[in-house]
Amino acid sequence: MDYGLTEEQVMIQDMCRQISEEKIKPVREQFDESGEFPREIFDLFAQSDLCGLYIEEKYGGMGGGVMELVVAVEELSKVCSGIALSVAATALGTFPIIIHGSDEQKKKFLPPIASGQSLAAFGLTEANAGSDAAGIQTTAIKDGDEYVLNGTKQWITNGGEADIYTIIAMTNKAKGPRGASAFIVEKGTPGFDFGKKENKMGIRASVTRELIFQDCRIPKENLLGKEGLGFIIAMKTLDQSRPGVAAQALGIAAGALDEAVKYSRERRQFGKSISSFQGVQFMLADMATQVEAARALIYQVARWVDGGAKNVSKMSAMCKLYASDVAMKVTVDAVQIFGGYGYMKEYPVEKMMRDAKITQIYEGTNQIQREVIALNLIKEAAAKKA
Ligand code: COS
Repeated sequence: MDYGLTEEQVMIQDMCRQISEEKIKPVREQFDESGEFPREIFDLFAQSDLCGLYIEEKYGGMGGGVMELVVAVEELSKVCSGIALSVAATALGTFPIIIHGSDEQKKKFLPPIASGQSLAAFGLTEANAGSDAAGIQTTAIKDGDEYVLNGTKQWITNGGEADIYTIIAMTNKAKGPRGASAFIVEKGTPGFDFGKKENKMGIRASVTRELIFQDCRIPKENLLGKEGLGFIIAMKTLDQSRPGVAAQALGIAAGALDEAVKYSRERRQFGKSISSFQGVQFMLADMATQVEAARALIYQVARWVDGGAKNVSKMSAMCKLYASDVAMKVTVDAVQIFGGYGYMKEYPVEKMMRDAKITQIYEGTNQIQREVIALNLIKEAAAKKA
């Protein structure tokens, strides 16, 4: 279907398709197996100008927005969502700077991200604060011209590989969500270390680590916005980044659908290709319908966010919720169509099914997305009545 992509967006799509087919497909299994970070492929993203898609031109980017990011992440995720995540997670770590950074902070931190010289990461989650984002325990205490950070962040995508981290920490615990603040912390700062690398079910080409802060001193200039804005910056960041997770899920689902259609035409049973059986046809039809519906929703939301819409929480949560549920369903069905072969590592749908699961969990579980959607729905209804 023609979604009216701009010439530039089609170029991004073509470039990502080419990199995926020529460079990622031959090595995706190897990275899935080893769990290593694909640095050479990330460097290729950098050379292809894919790291600054959503960063303003004056800070070295391409001047696009969420839509350009979505197009790239979808295309890369069709082949390997773990590798695509290096770009999407960098965007997640960069959005707080884009949203609330001062001109000086943007001038300092955005150009190396845009050029791909630096990766970024976002540090909100902790061992006891996932869905309950306001429950974080990491502290940032002001001491003269510095803040002193103490605490541990958990399951941080790009952890250890990234150079620039946006961290949410409590500057005043007594104030609850209003006592959280957002900071930029650079790799190499004394007192900032990395914990163990996680051994994950899927997206194994993406690195996930703990971030450990022990009396880590950072200049006060690294505070984003004002003290007390941390929770709101985190929520606004997630509003911007959830369409990217949705695009990752969409890419996984679209990739699995392509594989299932191809396989169903090749696989012969009872003297015919299995694509001639209605049982298989109905599955393919449902998979294709869900993929297309997810794409239509995500593109529309991404464009709407880029257009400067005010309260995007509900729609952003909706596209993440819908696309990730579609990714899970479509990949499970793709494995089913492949039958016994689908369960084997020689075929790509097994990996896609493992990769899909995380999209229902990270950047807010789908239960949290439903809560965000429902609360906004109720708020809107109350506002209409008033
Ligand atoms: N944009 C701007 N402000 C927002 C906001 C948003 N999207 N969402 C909430 N806020 C504001 C609220 O308006 C409120 O401000 P006031 O104190 O002025 O009233 C404040 O933030 C607290 O909001 P709320 O009371 O709704 O917070 P809750 O603690 O109830 O949390 C949920 C709400 C559950 C939605 C939130 O904690 C959340 O999104 N959790 C999931 C976090 C997540 O995605 N974790 C995964 C790891 S991050 S990769």
